[in-house]
Amino acid sequence: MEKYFQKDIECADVQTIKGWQNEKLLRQVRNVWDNVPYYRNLMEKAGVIPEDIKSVDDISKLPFLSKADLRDAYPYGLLARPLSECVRIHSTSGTTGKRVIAFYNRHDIDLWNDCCSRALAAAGADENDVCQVAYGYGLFTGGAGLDGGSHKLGCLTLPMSSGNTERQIQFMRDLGATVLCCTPSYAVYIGEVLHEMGLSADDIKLKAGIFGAEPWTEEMRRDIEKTLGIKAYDIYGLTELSGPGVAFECSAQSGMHINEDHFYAEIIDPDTGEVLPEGEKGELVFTSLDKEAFPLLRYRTRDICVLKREKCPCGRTHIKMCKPMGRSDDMLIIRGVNVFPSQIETVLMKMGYSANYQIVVDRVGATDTFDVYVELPGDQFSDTVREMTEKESALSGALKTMLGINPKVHLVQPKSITRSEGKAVRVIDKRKLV
Ligand code: DLL
Repeated sequence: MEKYFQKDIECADVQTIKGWQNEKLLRQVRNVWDNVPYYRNLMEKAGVIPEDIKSVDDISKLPFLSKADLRDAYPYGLLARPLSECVRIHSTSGTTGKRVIAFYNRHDIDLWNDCCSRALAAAGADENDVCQVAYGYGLFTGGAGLDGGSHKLGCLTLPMSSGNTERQIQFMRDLGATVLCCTPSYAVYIGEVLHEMGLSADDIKLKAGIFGAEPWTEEMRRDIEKTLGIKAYDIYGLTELSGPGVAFECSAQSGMHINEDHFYAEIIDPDTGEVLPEGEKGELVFTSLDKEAFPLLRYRTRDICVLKREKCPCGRTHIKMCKPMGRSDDMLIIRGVNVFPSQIETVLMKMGYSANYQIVVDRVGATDTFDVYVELPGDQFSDTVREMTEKESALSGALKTMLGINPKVHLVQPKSITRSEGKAVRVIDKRKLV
């Protein structure tokens, strides 16, 4: 039977949801106008005042916020509440420039926990479950987010953080963990270590996994589900908006319900900023309707996505987003061709390879080089050069069919690509360093 955390909200009719959104948006615009000079300034430049916004239908009058604004306003410039009211920060893992910091007051943590509790309930969890949180704890939002949701739902929470994989498996077995929360690449790795320890899905009690924070394919989902003997659910979020739980998958596993009572979603054309109709592919933009300390209006996520509202067998009515299909900023352009790492992953998984791969792009003279390193499963590694070369060219051919350009494929020894306990590093683009 389908489980919910806040059924009245999660299954409310669309008109009711719209009503909440209209009311909350007006309040939020006023809050930001009164308390965030940085955004008030942007509104003034765009010639908009709070009275111009009468409902969500007017939202496109408001200016966008981007990561560049967050860096500009670093650290306190977008705060809408006094620091004395804030109780937490989290931060992105950005490696260049200033990090992005998000602030929370008690109310914001509370609503974030609700979002994560909804995600856990949608994956079938309740107070009888043992929830192993193997997302990183600390500045990253993954650990704290799912921990808070698990706690609020009443699960026994194992705050493992990521890493020390054998110990993860030991706790998983000793305490009978039933739900695992981590990045999908770490779930794959946990599966590998389980196998190395001579164990299988029959030796653990997991029934569900909540995996997100990075792109992963349907093929990877099937692989994880088989190896760990679970149903694998996607979860989406970003630090700027609070963290995981902005959207989550239900039993239908066909897109993630956006917590629309808290986050208003739009799809825009990333080049023109124009709002696109439902069903069209573009950049996802969010407005936080309820957050008090760090409310963002029309924040450009850079995630490329499609929104669809449809009757869902789970009973939830909130609009769904598809898996992010790449990013408008880190999409690779190789020899003039747009390449998304997820396309490469799809081909690898279809051809029986694992998700342990790395894409290396470089430039020699005026030409881009494009190399894909792929680990061979242990039982397929061969000593004969001819066999290996044949496999490499078959894979290269399949990638060419998908992408339109030919990468140089290198099949490498099992375990030679560095494993990830958090988000996997799939792409090394050396061109940017020049
Ligand atoms: O990754 C929050 C999170 C933690 C989500 C745990 C889910 C689970 P950031 O580090 O700020 O926050 O990264 C946000 O990660 O804009 C997407 O590009 C990507 N991302 C997040 N979830 C997914 C997902 C967390 N399910 C950025 N599928 C986002 C694909 C995802 N990409």
